[in-house]
Amino acid sequence: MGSGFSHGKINPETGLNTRLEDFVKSLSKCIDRALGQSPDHPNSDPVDLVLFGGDAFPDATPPPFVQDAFANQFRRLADANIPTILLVGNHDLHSQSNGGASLCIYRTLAVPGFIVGDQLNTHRITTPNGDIQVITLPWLTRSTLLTRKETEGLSLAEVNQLLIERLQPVIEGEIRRRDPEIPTVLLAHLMADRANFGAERLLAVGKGFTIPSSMLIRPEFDYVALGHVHKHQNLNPSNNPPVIYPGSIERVDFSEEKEDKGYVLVKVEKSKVEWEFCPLLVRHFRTIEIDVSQQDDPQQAILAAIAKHNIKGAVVRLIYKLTSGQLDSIDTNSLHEALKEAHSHTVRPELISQLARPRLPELGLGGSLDPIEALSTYLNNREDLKEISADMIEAAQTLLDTKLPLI
Ligand SMILES: [Mn+2]
Repeated sequence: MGSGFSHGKINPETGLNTRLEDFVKSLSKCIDRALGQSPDHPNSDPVDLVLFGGDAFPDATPPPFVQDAFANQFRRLADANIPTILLVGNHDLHSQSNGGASLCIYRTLAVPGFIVGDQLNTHRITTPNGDIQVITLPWLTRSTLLTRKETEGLSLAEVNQLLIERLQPVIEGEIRRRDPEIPTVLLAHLMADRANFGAERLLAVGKGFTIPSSMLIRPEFDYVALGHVHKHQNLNPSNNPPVIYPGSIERVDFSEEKEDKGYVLVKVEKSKVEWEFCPLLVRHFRTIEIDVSQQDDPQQAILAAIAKHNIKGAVVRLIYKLTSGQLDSIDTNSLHEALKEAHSHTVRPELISQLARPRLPELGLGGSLDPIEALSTYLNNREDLKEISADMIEAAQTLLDTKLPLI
């Protein structure tokens, strides 16, 4: 919650970004179902336990009105005495401190029945329909299981390998400690090697470790509940146990345009599990892409392309490719007019001639040009950027010198 605001607009009645309202609506539908109050499922009983797989907000310090919108939904579970586990994902972690900064407040306030999963641990939970144990595995950082000294001089891949070697016996320990008489669920926030992923690849680039699916597919687990990847999927073809990413409850950006969104309802018995993906009606994202460079009437061609799509209430992006000679025949106002039924829209013209700009021979192929040298060469060929070229070099140098926090 709190992401993708650029795809929304301010609702004049509430003062809130419509994308926050979309997320709240989706979350409230999940909670309705958990409480047995979903109008779409009138005969559905309340659930015994809610598992949240992590990444509540884009970062660990959400603005109070976003934190509040999330809390308002989850407190409905506390009011109904439904035990809830909030697992800590990478976006819930603060790079400067330990623990899930945005979720730990629930533990601090001792919200009844709420568990914050910020450590690898086993929780035994009593429900009206019997006991269950949940092993929580929050997002791992290199400092979780390794010391700085151990990882000194190692590549990211080597650190990943070392981390997996450390994780294996720790998970083994939790498995041995478990009560074999009651069902066991692993609740983990991680990137698994078999996962197909979308936006989160960009959201967490270079920061993540990948866990082999073989570590998750264990007969001791009755169900494996995963967070992190936004696309719903089952990583275990044999479904024994199911290893499920339910995915996000809303589309975060255009990379999720074609994904179905929803939540997962699970019925767990010892060695017997049934799960169901329950789709949510979420806002559509639509990309309208057209190359009009060969068209005699590019404006008409673009309008025809728009008319072919159902854009009502959707987040729309229009991308059209044209030649510089066609620029004058485009009436941007009428394109905006044609898109006004969309919830929000962006229009991006792309010049074909610009795309085909000849490559600079100095930049060559396969060379090992230093980034600053490459930028200088580029700027030397851009008369139009001359005035700001010195500033750009300086800014680039600052970026290169900045040490990114490793979390
Ligand atoms: Mn994540």
